[in-house]
Amino acid sequence: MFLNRLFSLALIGGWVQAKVLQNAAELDTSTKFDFIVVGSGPGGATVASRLSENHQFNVLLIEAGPDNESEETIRAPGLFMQIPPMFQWNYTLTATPAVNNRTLDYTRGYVLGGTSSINGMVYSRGAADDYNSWAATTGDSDWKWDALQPYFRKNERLVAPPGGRDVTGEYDPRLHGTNGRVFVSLPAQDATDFDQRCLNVTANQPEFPFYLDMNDGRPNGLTWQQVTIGRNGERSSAATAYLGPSVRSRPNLSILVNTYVTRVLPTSSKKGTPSIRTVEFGDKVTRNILGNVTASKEVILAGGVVGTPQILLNSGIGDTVELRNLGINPIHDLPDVGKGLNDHHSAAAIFNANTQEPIVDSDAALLEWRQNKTGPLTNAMNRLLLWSRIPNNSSVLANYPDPASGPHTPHFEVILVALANGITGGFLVFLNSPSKGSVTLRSSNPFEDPLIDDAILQSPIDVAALTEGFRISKRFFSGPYLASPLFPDPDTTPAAEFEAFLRQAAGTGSHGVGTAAMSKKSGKAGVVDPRLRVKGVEGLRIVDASVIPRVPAGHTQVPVYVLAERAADLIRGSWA
Ligand SMILES: Cc1cc2nc3c(=O)[nH]c(=O)nc-3n(C[C@H](O)[C@H](O)[C@H](O)COP(=O)(O)OP(=O)(O)OC[C@H]3O[C@@H](n4cnc5c(N)ncnc54)[C@H](O)[C@@H]3O)c2cc1C
Ligand SMILES: *[C@@H]1O[C@H](CO)[C@@H](O)[C@H](O)[C@H]1NC(C)=O
Ligand SMILES: *[C@@H]1O[C@H](CO)[C@@H](O)[C@H](O)[C@H]1NC(C)=O
Ligand SMILES: *[C@@H]1O[C@H](CO)[C@@H](O)[C@H](O)[C@H]1NC(C)=O
Ligand SMILES: *[C@@H]1O[C@H](CO)[C@@H](O)[C@H](O)[C@H]1NC(C)=O
Ligand SMILES: *[C@@H]1O[C@H](CO)[C@@H](O)[C@H](O)[C@H]1NC(C)=O
Ligand SMILES: *[C@@H]1O[C@H](CO)[C@@H](O)[C@H](O)[C@H]1NC(C)=O
Ligand SMILES: *[C@@H]1O[C@H](CO)[C@@H](O)[C@H](O)[C@H]1NC(C)=O
Ligand SMILES: *[C@@H]1O[C@H](CO)[C@@H](O)[C@H](O)[C@H]1NC(C)=O
Ligand SMILES: CC(=O)N[C@H]1CO[C@H](CO)[C@@H](O)[C@@H]1O
Repeated sequence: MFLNRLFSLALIGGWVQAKVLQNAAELDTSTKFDFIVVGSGPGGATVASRLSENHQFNVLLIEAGPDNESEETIRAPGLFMQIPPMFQWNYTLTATPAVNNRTLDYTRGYVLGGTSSINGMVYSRGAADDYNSWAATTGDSDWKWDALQPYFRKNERLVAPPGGRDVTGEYDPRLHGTNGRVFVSLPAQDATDFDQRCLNVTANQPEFPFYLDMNDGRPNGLTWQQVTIGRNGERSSAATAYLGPSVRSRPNLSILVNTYVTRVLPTSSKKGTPSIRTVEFGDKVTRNILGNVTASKEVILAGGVVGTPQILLNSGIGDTVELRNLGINPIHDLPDVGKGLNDHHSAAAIFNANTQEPIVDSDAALLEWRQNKTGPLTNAMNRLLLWSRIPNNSSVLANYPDPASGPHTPHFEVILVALANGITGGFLVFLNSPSKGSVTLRSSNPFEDPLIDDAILQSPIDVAALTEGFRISKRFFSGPYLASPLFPDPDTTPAAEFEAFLRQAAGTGSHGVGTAAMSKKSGKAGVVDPRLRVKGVEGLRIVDASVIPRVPAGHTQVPVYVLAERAADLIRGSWA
């Protein structure tokens, strides 16, 4: 390996760096990079990987967190709740009266692969109409669900589950890619007693049909979960899928970890349009700025829904008045930077139930995973998901416009889990809240964590919809199989009392988007144009969850992978 690398370095003149650089001191800032990508989650890793396929492009990828390929809690799917804080940003949300001023964590990955290295691994595309709404918002029909299908396939590699369980009849093979980068599989474990009871509900309650494949763009009913886990029993993340050994060994790609980007800087100005191609970086622990590096073609921000607007605002790109008030010199007025944070709102709908789950011997499970990469630790938390809509005759739909992106877009996801001690239930998620929060700066110090307002329960429909979601969960679980809610009964509790319960119980769905939203090419709204270029400046693009204008009715890693696959083509197209 090392010899190979020396050989290729010698061949190409010695100045191309091609390895994982452990800190900024290892970076030669005089290197000629065509592209500099900031952040290595599903957005940044995908773009850096695809751009460096072209031998003519020399690419630098900068990640604030460490590279921890060997970390077992990241690799073993069943250990994901135990991933240590050193791989996470330690954000807390701004306390708001809407959630009784509770201080809630806002987890994000701080490691190569970004949040895909620490997330729940659900492979969920969202609704077709979510993507169609991107097309409508931007005026670019190539963002439509149908038009993006090739990119879904470029991203996905559906494989047999670890252990090789027969999954026929649990998904629709016609919908899936088998040649892409991210491994996707169905649950490794057979249906448990709890799962079987849930499946039995579909035979008895027409409101909850069995739905073959949750990734057809219009999921409705009970579905088998699909997860980003390989046949090898390990998590498949942006780091493993897009930055694996063969990619890392490319002479045209340098990966710099443990390096915190503070700002992007104007490089020159053409006819008054600032060219933003310089990236300034520092040490997050000592809070010192260490240097800068310039791209000849583009800088691509992929710091995620928090990191990207934070870097833009620190750089003076944002609302001019707000920046001046913080003592930051504005370089370009873009009022929507950091605005529009749109997320899922969630709450636990749990029940006493007479189900018996197998008791897992955690030592034996760990041994089996280490020896054979099979067994309980190859599973995510759950195996089934329920997707549903607010019933047509509900007062919610009479009192508010339908919050979903279309008539076949679900309003709720219920993550069905069997907890310990006969307690089972659902993690209830309202998928289409119109509430918009924000990422703003506390001060002009680029090392300080920003303020994050996730807008949980800030619109009246959030409370009304979640209340309806609890009714749906109750109907699902009070079939002949499972019973007795452990929350106030929404059908008998006065509305104000139920609302008080929700304000104390609701939390974030951890699926934030929208803080640097894409929008029509002309017009002041939004932050990036349909080709993801930051409006009003040159050389700067954004490729991550922050450009997604509204939160999809599904988990968010797949939408980001797909938009990044298309973005790589858009970027290549600009420099062909
Ligand atoms: C607890 C949790 C569970 C989740 N579960 C699922 C799930 O099961 N399925 C699913 O689809 N989605 C899930 N998600 C969401 C999904 O993982 C994210 O939406 C997705 O990873 C976003 O990709 P991204 O590229 O926009 O940002 P990220 O993945 O967050 O990547 C951004 C990267 O940029 C780096 N960065 C940020 N700022 C800087 C800086 N200043 N300098 C240098 N680097 C920087 C970060 O360290 C990070 O590596 C979950 C999220 C959380 C928090
Ligand atoms: C993770 O990376 C950090 C920084 O490179 C290193 O100090 C630490 O030992 C690594 N941990 C593991 C478990 O690999
Ligand atoms: C979060 O806290 C942990 C534990 O204190 C620390 O190791 C880690 O570096 C922190 N993350 C960030 C991004 O500062
Ligand atoms: C939340 O904080 C606000 C402002 O400090 C205060 O007015 C309000 O009473 C608090 N609400 C609750 C429920 O504690
Ligand atoms: C589910 O239904 C099947 C057939 O209707 C029945 O045999 C089985 O016992 C049921 N399972 C549970 C856990 O109720
Ligand atoms: C970039 O770094 C160099 C030193 O490497 C320094 O001379 C220069 O002033 C920096 N540029 C900016 C804009 O900070
Ligand atoms: C691993 O697999 C082998 C071969 O099937 C088996 O003999 C062994 O018991 C397994 N190890 C564990 C810990 O399950
Ligand atoms: C609810 O209304 C929509 C739109 O009018 C319709 O398509 C759908 O079939 C209705 N659903 C049910 C369960 O009646
Ligand atoms: C909605 O329709 C269902 C099924 O027909 C019925 O049971 C329920 O009472 C109705 N709800 C309202 C609010 O009318
Ligand atoms: C821009 C650049 O550095 N290009 C090099 C990428 O690597 C190939 C070999 O794989 C060289 O031929 C290029 O010069």
